[in-house]
Amino acid sequence: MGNIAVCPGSFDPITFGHLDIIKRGAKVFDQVYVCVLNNTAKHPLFTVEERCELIREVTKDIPNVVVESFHGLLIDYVQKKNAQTIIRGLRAVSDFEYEMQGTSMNRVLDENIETFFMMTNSQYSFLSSSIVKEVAKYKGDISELVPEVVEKALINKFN
Ligand code: COD
Repeated sequence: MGNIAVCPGSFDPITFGHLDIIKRGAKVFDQVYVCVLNNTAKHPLFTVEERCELIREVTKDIPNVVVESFHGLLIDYVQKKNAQTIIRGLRAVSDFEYEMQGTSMNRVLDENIETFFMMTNSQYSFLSSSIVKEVAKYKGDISELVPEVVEKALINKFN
């Protein structure tokens, strides 16, 4: 069956920063499940299905990536997929505290699941879905930040 990993997130919407982590993860693991989950601290712009569709579109050329959504705990999804690993991206120090809390919580829920952190590519270290949405809302140029299909979806949302 090989090494199965889950790359979870809100992906509201997917950016080049996310995509970079997914592509690099897909080189390390045999199978990567990209899973759209609910982050209770965030109020999404795109529906879960819209977010999944955008991720599917931009990862369609990576054969070992599967995109799904899940309502519930990340760890339940990871167990359901028989995955051993959670992949997360790290940007600035500010990510660390949040990641430490989430990772520790997941470890309490299942001590056999490991979390792998991948350092952001420096060109995307400032990039987040929130900043992209803010720039798109005020009609700024986001073509360097997200794939074209995502850019179009954002322009549609704000029109
Ligand atoms: N460069 C590199 N990595 C990046 C970049 C970038 N520019 N931007 C984002 N990333 C990484 C993030 O660090 C993260 O690892 C991943 O990409 C996804 O990011 P987001 O912001 O879309 O996703 P989050 O952080 O909102 O996801 C949080 C979850 C939805 C995974 C979390 O809330 C969750 O597990 N929810 C389900 C309920 C649960 O199980 N809760 C308990 C555990 S916290």
